[in-house]
This record gives sequence, C-alpha cells and structure tokens, in this order.
Amino acid sequence: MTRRGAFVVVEGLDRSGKTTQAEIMRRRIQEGGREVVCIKFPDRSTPIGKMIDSYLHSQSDLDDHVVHLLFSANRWEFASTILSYLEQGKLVLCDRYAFSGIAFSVAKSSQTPISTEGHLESSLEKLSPITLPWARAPDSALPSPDLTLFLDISPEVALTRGGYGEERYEKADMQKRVRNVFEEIGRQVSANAGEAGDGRWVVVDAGRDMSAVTEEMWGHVQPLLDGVDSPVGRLW
Ligand code: T5A
Ligand code: NA
Repeated sequence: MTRRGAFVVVEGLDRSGKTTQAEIMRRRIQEGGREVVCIKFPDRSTPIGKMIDSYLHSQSDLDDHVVHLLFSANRWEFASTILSYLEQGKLVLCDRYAFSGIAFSVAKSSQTPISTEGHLESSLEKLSPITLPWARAPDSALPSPDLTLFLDISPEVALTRGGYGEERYEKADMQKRVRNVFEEIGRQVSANAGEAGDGRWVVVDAGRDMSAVTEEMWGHVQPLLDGVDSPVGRLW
C-alpha cells in the first residue's frame, strides 16, 4: 500500500519567519525529488479570505467572534483539498493553521478593555470574551497535522524585522499575549500527541540566523519525507 503524505504546519508569531522558512523547505523537498504542496492561512484569495484581508488592514470592523469564525471557515474551505493532497502522497506544508486562529482570538479577547464609560462595545466584550474552549470549537475535526513547528521569537526581536507593524495585530503587547496563548496550546497539543510522536508540537528558536532555523526544522521534517502509514487525524 502506498503511504499518504505528511501534514506539516509552521506556526509562530508575526515576523518569526514562517513564510521564508516554508519556501526554503518547499525547495529543499522538491530538489530531493519529492512532491510537496504549500498552503497558507489566511488564504486571502477566496471571498471569505478577502473579508479577512480587509479586516486585517483595518478597512473594515467586525465583531471578534465573527472574525474568528471567518478565519476558521477559511480553513474549512481548504480541508478537503488538504486531504486529497495527502492521499496523493504529497507532503503538505501549511503556513499557519488553527493554532494561530485560537492564539490571536484569545489574546485579543484578554486585552484590558479601554474604559469607554459603559459603551455598548465594552459591555459586550465583558459578557462574551473569547475563551480557549470557545475558540477551539469551530476548528474541531479539521485535518490534524503530523507535526507542528512553532517558530518562537520574542516580540522585541520580531520588531526589528522587515514590515512589522503594518497589520492590525502587529503590536508588541498583543504579540506578547499571543505568545502566551501559543505556549498553552503547545502544552495541550503535546499532551495529546501519540506515543510514536505523531501530532508533535516542536518549539524552534527562530531568533537565530535563517540557516540555523532551517537546519533544525529540516531535522524534524526529514523523517516524514517517505510519508506516513497512519490515517490523517482530526483536530480535537
Ligand atoms: N491570524 C491568522 C488570525 O488572527 N487568525 C487565524 O486563524 C490566522 C490563520 C496575518 C494575520 O492573521 C492572524 C495572524 C496575523 O497577524 P499572515 O498572513 O500569515 O497572518 O501574516 P504575514 O504578514 O504574511 O506573515 P508574518 O507577519 O506572520 O511573517 P512570517 O511569515 O512569520 O515572516 P516572514 O518569513 O515573512 O519574515 C519576515 C521578515 O523577517 C525576515 C524576512 O526576510 C522578512 O523580511 N526574516 C529574518 N530576519 C533575520 N533572521 C531570520 N532568521 C529571519 N527569518 C525571516
Ligand atoms: Na507570513
């Protein structure tokens, strides 16, 4: 029986180098003669993706719950595509996934509300903060990665990298909260990983130079190049 492809997710704070590293990884896998497909969330090309893009550029305002559900819906738009690539034996390399969805929404919700003297927005926020269990729910049953590489970087180092600060969430205090939620998610994922190490969450120090980060990531991806025997799992 032919093996299915592996599902590898690259996660991390803004400007941790996810897209750069995913592209280096894609080239390396291809040069080795293996089939690889890169996908990225949010995928801004669909109608839902365009709504997300407009929100991220602060061109539209949406309730936090709505935004969360849009990011999740955007992943569901590609769920069957991911499964079919994996069935074709291709390695799927995914730049951000459900973990970003949870981390950013929960971090945003834990922000100290600005005093607006009882304005409707602030009382709504108090009534319905986005909790971790609430945030996890819409992504439940999506294809589950065989490996998640979390590119860890301090918000201070991220700040020194190109392009930081252009989008809605690219503020140091927000990034600190995001990093804390990611840590909690990492603990939960690790607790549920299989005995053979499937579904692992690996923290990679992304504050180093590019080639050091690439080599460490490669060490984790290499064992998955020949595919995976077990069926694709589902998120929580
Ligand atoms: N979001 C996302 C949610 O709120 N919910 C969700 O469900 C999802 C999926 C956009 C926002 O959406 C949020 C999270 C985000 O705030 P995005 O489209 O992935 O998400 O964001 P991008 O702006 O495309 O990418 P990032 O900001 O996350 O950057 P990357 O991909 O981590 O970093 P990269 O590779 O573009 O590199 C940034 C810069 O650093 C340099 C690169 O050359 C580049 O200039 N660099 C390094 N410099 C020094 N040393 C290294 N090791 C370096 N690696 C890269
Ligand atoms: Na990116």
